[in-house]
Amino acid sequence: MNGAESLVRTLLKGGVEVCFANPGTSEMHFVGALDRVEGMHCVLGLFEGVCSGAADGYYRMTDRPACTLLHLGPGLANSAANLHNAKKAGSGIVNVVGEHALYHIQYDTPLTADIEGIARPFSHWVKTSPTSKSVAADGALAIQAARVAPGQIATLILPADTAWGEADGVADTPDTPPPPKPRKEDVVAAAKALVSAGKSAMLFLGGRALRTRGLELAGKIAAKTGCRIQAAGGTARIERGAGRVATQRLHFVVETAQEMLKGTTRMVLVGAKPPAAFFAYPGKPSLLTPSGCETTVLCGVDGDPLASLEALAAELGALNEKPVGVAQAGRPERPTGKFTLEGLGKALGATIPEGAIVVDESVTTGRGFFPYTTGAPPHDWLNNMGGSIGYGTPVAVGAAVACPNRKVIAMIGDGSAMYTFQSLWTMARESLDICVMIFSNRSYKILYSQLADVGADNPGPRATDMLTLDRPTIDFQGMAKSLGMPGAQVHDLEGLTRQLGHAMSQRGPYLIDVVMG
Ligand SMILES: Cc1ncc(C[n+]2csc(CCOP(=O)(O)OP(=O)(O)O)c2C)c(N)n1
Repeated sequence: MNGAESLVRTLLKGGVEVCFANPGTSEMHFVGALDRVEGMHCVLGLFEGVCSGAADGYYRMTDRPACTLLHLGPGLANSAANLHNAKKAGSGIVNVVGEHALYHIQYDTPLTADIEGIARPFSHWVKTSPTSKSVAADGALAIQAARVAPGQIATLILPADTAWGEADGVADTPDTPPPPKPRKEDVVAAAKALVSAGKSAMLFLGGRALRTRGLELAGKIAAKTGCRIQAAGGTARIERGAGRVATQRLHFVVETAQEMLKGTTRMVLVGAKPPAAFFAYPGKPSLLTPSGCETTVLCGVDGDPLASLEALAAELGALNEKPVGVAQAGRPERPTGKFTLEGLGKALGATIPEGAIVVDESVTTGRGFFPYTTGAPPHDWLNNMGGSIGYGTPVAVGAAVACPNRKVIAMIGDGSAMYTFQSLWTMARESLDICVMIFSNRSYKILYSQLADVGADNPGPRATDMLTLDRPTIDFQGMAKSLGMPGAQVHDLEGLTRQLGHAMSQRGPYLIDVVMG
């Protein structure tokens, strides 16, 4: 067995069963091993950012790491933006990055680069495996690192001679230490904060606190103490819909976020950082908690939000309470007429099927969609936590690979869509059950308000030219077709609901270009 095969077998033994790959010469032994080893589901992405985003989506839906296979420094660098998003989302990923044979590096040939240097800012764990006999054990350590709560990026660099040289065998993955248990004094402090402030207290939730059980516990705690429940702005995955405790994400716009937090005198953080503005703006605060509000950390982002909420509910005697805020089943009427943001939200709410996974990169268009989908059948909602656009269609690929029996709906702004559009080819090739909705407003609309917010008002034609996508217009339907994905353009809400109805009633990839601009 060579080193590459020992690694593939170690990955499989350690529960890493999916590889999102874009290989080159230095990864050929890993590729060759795929035919000798049963069980690794290998998916080709036509850009490394598709691979890293797909691994992120896979982790969000399974809580298990996938691996990527990337080609030396440049391949890793191409994957970096979506690795950044995955890192912020707390997703575990094992990156396998090819490298020149160690004796070859001295000749500084074209692809030679400081791979560890590229990896470090986007990884929690980085190692170049020195020999073919160490690759399996290092692979096992990478899996162990990727599983550290809530999930970490582990980057294993594989010099070519370690892949083709003789291996010792397959390694067992050591157990990953569990996240820290909630500390009694933190639980007592959080309980005191909630009881003392009653209706002006807030549970501020992130990470796995936003899964069904976490929200149910929050609803019980709210029933007992009267506190409000608020989700963070960036959320990796919210389980929502009818029968689940409903929550709102903190708004992107500073003033709206401040309005949502207004009146809070005690805030208890569970799996979330303190609320902060996305950017600094002249004259506006960075930290969004109202002045005078006291913050108590029950559980940080690397803690155990579910165990923490269980402990808090027990401390408050709330475990048998009936949770408040449970969403009642109900859908909006199918909307008609010209596109409005409200109408688009209703079109989604009217058609979203049970078990859907919504990947939201709709930027300005979908910000207000939550109220129209609160009573829809149970579904998951995934948002970008790293702010680097181009995350949506790759994450949809990973979510669909993870959950082949669920419909994935990717809502993507036209600007964002153009970063990683080649992911539609992977959707078509793998027959993934994904409906991609592009919101073609023919602009980087968000940046108009950002210009004003940072004080760079009154854009002239040259500034405006940096924000518009209408010269030339982009034919998303035609592009999708060329990548093997059928679809349609829609120009009004009747057309949209008809197309959504069609997309939901069939299986497989489908594109809807919502022409708004
Ligand atoms: C990698 C990266 N490059 C640039 C940006 C800056 N940026 C933020 S939103 C945006 C435009 C988004 O346009 P679109 O997806 O069409 O949504 P809209 O604003 O029109 O709602 C840009 C360029 C970013 N966030 N990430």
